[in-house]
Amino acid sequence: MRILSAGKIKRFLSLILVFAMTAFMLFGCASSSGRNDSIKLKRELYVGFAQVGHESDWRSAETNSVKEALSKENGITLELVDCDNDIDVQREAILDFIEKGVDYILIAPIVSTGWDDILEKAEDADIPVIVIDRTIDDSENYVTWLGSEFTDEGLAAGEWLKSYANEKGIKEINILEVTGNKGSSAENGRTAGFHKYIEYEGWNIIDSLDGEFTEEGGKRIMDLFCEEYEGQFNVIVSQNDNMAFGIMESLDAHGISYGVGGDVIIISFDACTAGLKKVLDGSINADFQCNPLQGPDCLKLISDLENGIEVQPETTMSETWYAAEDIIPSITYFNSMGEEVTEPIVVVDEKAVEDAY
Ligand code: GZL
Repeated sequence: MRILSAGKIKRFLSLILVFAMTAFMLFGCASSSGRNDSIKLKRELYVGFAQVGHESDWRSAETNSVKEALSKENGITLELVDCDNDIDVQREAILDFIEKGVDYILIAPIVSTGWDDILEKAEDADIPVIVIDRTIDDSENYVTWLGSEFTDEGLAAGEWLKSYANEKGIKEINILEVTGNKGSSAENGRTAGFHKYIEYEGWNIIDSLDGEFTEEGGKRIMDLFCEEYEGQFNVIVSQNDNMAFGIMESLDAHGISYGVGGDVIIISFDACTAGLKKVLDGSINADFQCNPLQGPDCLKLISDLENGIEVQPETTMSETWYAAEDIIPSITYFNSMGEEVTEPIVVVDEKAVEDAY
């Protein structure tokens, strides 16, 4: 029997190691191509997704997350319709999915009411409907909802402002509010939650107008507000980051200072990457995250339904509250379920920006 020299054994082992590493890298690349190896669907699926539109960074992140999860690699043909904030287009898209006989319908509803007739048609066609992001409030004709607790986002923003004003010795709170699309559950919830604090604390809300969640809308409304109310307000509540970007452009044009050390406090929602960059540089004082990365949970829900596993009627995304300054470590408030909760306020650093969506 030939005895291998020590050198030959070493070379043989290093060859094994190289093969092993190459195999791992190839396998690793395959699973990073978006294929979810832990979920194996029993059949190829055809899913119709009626998406709100492309109005914000948040929306793009949600669309990408769903596309990456409900992908060919994971056994799904996804037909995505960008409804461009048009309710009629969204209704038509869903009727078309029903006509085509898709296996599942995914809806991110532009508004929260007026869906019962369409949902009934989907039910008659035996097509399960999964609602994501915003809610449908006037019908139960869908299998499950996955999204954020918008009222809690508004309540958390109110509690943070109360604590912040206290810490800074700000006695008078005079608010201008730029809302998202009126009638969307994101707008309903954030408004309802924050307005609880306006009521409790006796704050003064000077005006509130709909900026439609877009940067253009934020600038348009803020231009109006600056003309009308310059010198009367010290807090702006923007119901998403993209409107906040337009608001800041308008404030700059009107020579009004804002953010940390400025004359006007800016509170925003979404906490997208570009939004957290504005918190990091002190332009936005606080940003309340709304988590758009709903793709993996959508895939899991569909997989469970395919396997006859009962799914929860609601799945709520976990979210983080961010601030520019390290003066409010946490907030304690009663959430929309009436539970007293204490949640950390995370001071934004480079890593928080890197980790954002
Ligand atoms: C919230 C989502 C909202 C975001 C906006 O879940 O519906 O719509 O806050 C987006 O950025 O336009």
